[in-house]
Amino acid sequence: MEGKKGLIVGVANNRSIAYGIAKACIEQGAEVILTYQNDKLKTRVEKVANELGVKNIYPLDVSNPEELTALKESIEKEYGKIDFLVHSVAFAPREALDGKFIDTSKSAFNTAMEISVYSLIDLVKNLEPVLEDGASVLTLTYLGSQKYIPHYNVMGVAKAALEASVRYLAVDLGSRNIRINALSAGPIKTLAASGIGDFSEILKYNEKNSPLRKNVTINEVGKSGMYLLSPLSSGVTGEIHYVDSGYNIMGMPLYEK
Ligand code: 0WD
Repeated sequence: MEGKKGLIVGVANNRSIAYGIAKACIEQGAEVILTYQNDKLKTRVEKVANELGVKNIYPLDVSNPEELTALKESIEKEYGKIDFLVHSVAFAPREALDGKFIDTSKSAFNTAMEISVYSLIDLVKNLEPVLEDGASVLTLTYLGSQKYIPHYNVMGVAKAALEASVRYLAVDLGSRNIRINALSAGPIKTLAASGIGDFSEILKYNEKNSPLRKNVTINEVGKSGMYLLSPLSSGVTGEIHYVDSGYNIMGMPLYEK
C-alpha cells in the first residue's frame, strides 16, 4: 500500500470496523483520509485521526448531497486522485431492529435503504472521477443478508440489496479496471451493533458455533479489508468475502459429545 491514498467513510470511534481497516492500510504504508458524520462525532474522529497520523478529515453525512460534492472537490484539490475507497456505513431506526420484521414501517424501510444501500451507489458515482484507474472500493455487509438472524430484520433486506449493488457496480466500474467488493464481517461489538437487540447473545452463539470457536476482531477484518483494497487482490471483483471465523459455512450448530 506504499504510495497509495484512500478515503475511508464510517469511522465513528476507535472500535469501528472502518478504524481497523484504516489502521491496517496505514501500517502497510497507505495515506488515509477520513470523514465524520456530524459535529457530535467530529471530536472522536479527530482523536482517531491524531492517533493514526491522518492529515485531513472532512464532514460527510451520506444523505447530504452538498457535503458529497464538497468532499469530491476537496479530494481533487488536495490529492488529485485516490486509489481506494471504503464505505462502512449503515443505519436503520432502532425500533426496526427489534420485534417482528413484518411490522417494519415504510419510513424505516426507506431510511435503511437510503443510508445503508443508496449511499454506496451515490458515493461511488460522485467520487468516480477522482478514482484512479485500477482503484479498489470496499463495503461492509453481514450474513443477515443471506439467512435469518434474530432482530436484524430490515437491515438484512438492506444488506441483500447492498450485495446485489456490488455486483452491478462491479460491471460499471470494471471498464476502468476499478474493482468493488463487499466484506461480510462476523458480529463485532461496535456503536452500530449496540442498536441490535440481544447482540451479546449473537456474539456468544457465533463464538461457540464457528469453526474457529472465536469472534473476529476489527484487526482481523482490517487485514482482510486491506488485502481487498490492495493490488494483492487485483483479480477479484463483485465478491462477498466472509471474515467471520468460518461461521457462514455451518449447516447446524456445533456440539461436542
Ligand atoms: O457486527 C458488526 N458490527 C458488523 C457490522 C458485522 C457486519 C457488518 N457490519 C457493518 C455495518 O452494517 C456497517 O455497514 O459494518 C459497517 C460499519 O459498522 P460498525 O463499524 O459496526 O459501526 P460504527 O462504528 O457505529 O460505524 C458505523 C457508522 C456510524 O456510526 P453510528 O453508530 O453513529 O451510526 O456509520 C456512520 C456513522 O459514523 N453513519 C453515517 N455516516 C455518514 N452519514 C451515517 C450517515 N448518514 N449513518 C451512519
